[in-house]
Amino acid sequence: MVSSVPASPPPQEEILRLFRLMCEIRAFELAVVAGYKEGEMPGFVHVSLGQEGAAAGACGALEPGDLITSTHRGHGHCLAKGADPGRMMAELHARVDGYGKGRSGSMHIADVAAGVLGANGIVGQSMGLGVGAALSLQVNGRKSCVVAFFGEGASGSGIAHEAMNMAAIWRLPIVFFCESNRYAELSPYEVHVSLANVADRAAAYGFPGIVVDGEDVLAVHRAVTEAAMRARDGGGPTLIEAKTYRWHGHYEGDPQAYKTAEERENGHSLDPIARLEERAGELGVAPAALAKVRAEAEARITEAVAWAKEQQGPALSLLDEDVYADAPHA
Ligand SMILES: Cc1ncc(C[n+]2csc(CCOP(=O)(O)OP(=O)(O)O)c2C)c(N)n1
Ligand SMILES: [Mg+2]
Repeated sequence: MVSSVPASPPPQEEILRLFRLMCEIRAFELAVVAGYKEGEMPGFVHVSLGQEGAAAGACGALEPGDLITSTHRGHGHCLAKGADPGRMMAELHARVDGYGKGRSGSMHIADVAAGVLGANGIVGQSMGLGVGAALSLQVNGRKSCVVAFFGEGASGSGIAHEAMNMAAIWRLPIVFFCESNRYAELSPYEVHVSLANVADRAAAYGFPGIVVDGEDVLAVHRAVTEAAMRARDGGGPTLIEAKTYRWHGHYEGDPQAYKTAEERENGHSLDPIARLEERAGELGVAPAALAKVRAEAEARITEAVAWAKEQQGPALSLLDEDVYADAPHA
């Protein structure tokens, strides 16, 4: 486990930057929950409330040229890697200015320019796509890396093992980042993972496996910074498992009958944002500075939501655009 007490705390700007990312994700997800309840968003949404420390810590450790592959629960990853909250929110509201022109929804957000190679509704595929992207970086001699997000549920899928094996054999520049959030759909961790830690599986492929406290954004950031540096320097893959907690159900509207009443009531006490606020004194950050950043982050998301709602829905003629490849030249 990466210690939550570093030798010396990171610089203040760094702490505030990570705090801002967490607050933007929190505000975005709360707006999604509210909008979904109002019936403003078609399709399914899976929010990452409670998991902000993992997304912000991991993406906050990356450079602009680094890439991510994401999951069905990917809003936080995309935002923290630099996707635009207005365009994301427009996509969720099925507006033409959204990332998929309003046709693809929450699980298919991609922004290649920002290094977001795509959210993904097929569990485990982020790992296979991540390996492909990492191979491309290696073949093209680029000194960047990939972070492939996945959940502990995905860790049991065939592609997870194929991806980690290939990445190990070719020493690819990739960090496999497991958001271990206690549940896969309605099943608790113990029901479908045979080991105490998903990270222990890295031993089977001969690369490091690290468990980190996902509620501690600074510990996540430190672990990913080190793994990303190793990856860019040709040291090969790392598997990082961030232990975190999914506040809400699997999808919005899930009644969560598989949680006890007490868990449904008290689960929110695991809060990476509150955790950082509580440590402000120890880290030498003024609470007023945190409050200012939080207010700015919330205002940015409020503005993004308002902008998104003002945009138009896609014309019917867009329905089959980008669906078929151009016919090959004769
Ligand atoms: C290949 C495939 N199998 C099953 C599903 C249905 N499914 C959607 S999410 C999910 C659970 C994923 O759990 P986990 O990887 O822990 O991610 P979390 O939802 O906790 O973020 C399943 C089984 C799917 N989308 N794709
Ligand atoms: Mg899970």
